Amino acid sequence: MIKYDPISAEILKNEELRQLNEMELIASENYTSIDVQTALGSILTNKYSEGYPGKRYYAGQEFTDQAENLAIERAKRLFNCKFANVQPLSGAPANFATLLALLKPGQKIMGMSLSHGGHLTHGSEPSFTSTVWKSVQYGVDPETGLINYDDLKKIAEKEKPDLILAGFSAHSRSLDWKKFKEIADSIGAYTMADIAHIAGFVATGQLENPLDHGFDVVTTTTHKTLRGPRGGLILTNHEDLSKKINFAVFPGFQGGPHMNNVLAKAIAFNEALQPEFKTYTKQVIKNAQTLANELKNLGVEIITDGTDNHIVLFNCLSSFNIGGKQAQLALEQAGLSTNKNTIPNETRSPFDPSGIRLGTAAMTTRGFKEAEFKKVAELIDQVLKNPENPDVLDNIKNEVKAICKLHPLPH
Ligand code: DSN
Repeated sequence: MIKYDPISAEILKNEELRQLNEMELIASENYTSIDVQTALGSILTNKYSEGYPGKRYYAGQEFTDQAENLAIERAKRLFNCKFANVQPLSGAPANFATLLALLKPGQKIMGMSLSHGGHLTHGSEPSFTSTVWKSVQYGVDPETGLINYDDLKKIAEKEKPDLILAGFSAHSRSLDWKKFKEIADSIGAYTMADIAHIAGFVATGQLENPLDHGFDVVTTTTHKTLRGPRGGLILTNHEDLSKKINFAVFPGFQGGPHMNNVLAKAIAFNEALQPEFKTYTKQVIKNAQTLANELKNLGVEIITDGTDNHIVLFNCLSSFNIGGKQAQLALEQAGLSTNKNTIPNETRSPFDPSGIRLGTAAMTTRGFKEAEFKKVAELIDQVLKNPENPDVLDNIKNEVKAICKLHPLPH
């Protein structure tokens, strides 16, 4: 509780009310436990800890070393790997540091195009990753929305990238790690997987671990389906790469790690190691499949026709004849928090694209099951059929609030 700054206290209270009363359907968000939040809001934020456990540049590291070692050990157990760097401040720094570790400036990376579901840091044009390294991009098949591995191979053989990056921000199907690895091996490229969106599923065995297919490095955020604090994580099984990664994170790219965040990661990893977390991640996928099916039954065009993870991407332009910007706004006015998103073959600007991206991780944390997600599909359909009708939006907002009341935040 904020005691001495009423303006900030008011902001925080209002955000808490927003989170309580709205359905969080943004695919990259989740609700953390009270223990994670306690660590984040703790006095560990006071401490500078440049370096690594046992080799720091400042005094007073007895307990920060314990915190970081705990996070490392738990991360290794969770992802069944030999080395973990828990210091990246978030996903973009984790990706940048990994590229810095593996490549020299001017070498070439090959990642999924942003407009096809990739991430900015996978070599997309506005990102610094395409300034420091040459970048070539692959996309998905225009008809199916899926990666065509024959096309991927052709691009790789022609462009000969030094590193192939597999991963996404807006793609609802599983990637074939084995094929990525075979293609990369055939041209002598490094393999890097960004599992930021699906880390919770990889940790619990719902989806395959790229490291089990010989990927060189895996990066992830810790806050999406993994349900930890905002943060990044880098994993590998190669000792030589782990040394390069550590050097690239600090002193290469970052300064002092945020030790409050490192302890919060340790707590979240432990939560994810519990059997209940596996039950949770299974339910997240079931819920996403229910949501996709229900929307499909209502005539909505679902990209890739379904989902293997927590993401449901749909074409609001073809389904409701409104752009993503207007759709996102109308949904927000009705208490449904989503984000506008480009879809494969996008013809419009990213500020007003054709799609909406949904995710089921957050509301599953609040106890939503298939029945609630059937209702979510109905509500979305009603909103997007009446995006300019304030009475409809108000009624739905009240209904959303009433349902949310039955499903409080974790704490
Ligand atoms: N912003 C994240 C997402 O929404 O997927 C990725 O960085």
